[in-house]
Amino acid sequence: MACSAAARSVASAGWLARVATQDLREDGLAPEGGGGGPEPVADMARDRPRFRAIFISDIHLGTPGCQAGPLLDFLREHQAESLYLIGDIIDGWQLRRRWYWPQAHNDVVQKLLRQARKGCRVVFVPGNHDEFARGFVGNNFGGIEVVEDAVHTTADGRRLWITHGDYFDGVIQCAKWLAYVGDHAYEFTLKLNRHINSLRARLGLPYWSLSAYLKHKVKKAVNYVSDFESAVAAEARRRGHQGVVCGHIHHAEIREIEGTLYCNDGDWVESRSALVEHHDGRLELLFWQGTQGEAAQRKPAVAEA
Ligand SMILES: [Mn+2]
Repeated sequence: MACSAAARSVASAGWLARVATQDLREDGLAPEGGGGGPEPVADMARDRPRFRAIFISDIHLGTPGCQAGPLLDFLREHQAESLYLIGDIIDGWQLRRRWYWPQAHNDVVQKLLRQARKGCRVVFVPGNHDEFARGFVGNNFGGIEVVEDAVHTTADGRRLWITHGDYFDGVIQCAKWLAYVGDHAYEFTLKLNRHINSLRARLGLPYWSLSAYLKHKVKKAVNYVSDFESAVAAEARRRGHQGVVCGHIHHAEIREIEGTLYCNDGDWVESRSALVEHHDGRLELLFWQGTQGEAAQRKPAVAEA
């Protein structure tokens, strides 16, 4: 897939949705006026990586939920000078329970090693699901540096602290399962609600709404996300950095929290997202839509929450 004509047609199709752009420079410096225009074709050539840095995390290789195929496509189309793997790359927890390792997962590992071999600086910051790798901090695997955490300096001089984020977990555990409860569970909830309340009525207890209770819990889960974000940003600030890049909560985001830049690169289980740094230091979240039917799959720009 080194054909530049193919690369150009893909680039001009604009198959990546620009969902969030963090732009601290004067607008006048922008090479093109937003709207997600194609990168100059020269940038797509082999001599210069398209991005200064790519940040990805929460791939969860070794689980059926891992979107290894789309990730391979993404890695094939996106080169950078530095690639940060910010934790939960291999899901050791799940693999210990049940071995699941299809060829595509192998291919992802090979691809990452090949990038390192070709001169891309690949930095791996382990997360909680690949905490086994924390025992190998300071080592180098085929050119991939394993570190506890890292600091990345952007082209415009901002220092970003790179950490997976699980150290800021605190209270998530009890509310976590709620994040995986889909809408289809609502029906079940109503059914359960009926049973609970017929029992309560027999015991002479007043009506109690299970769904209201769950909604309250979900709200607490939402609070958890913002608490997590504030905690990570505060720690980055305490360490004297201008920002932080993390993963862990599978919720891609770029925003400023009390003067500190908070970036979360999302995941490759649900959102297929990556954070990229352009050559001018601009940071952007990319949501991979796949290579086929790009126009139809193009995601509209979503305003920040
Ligand atoms: Mn994690």
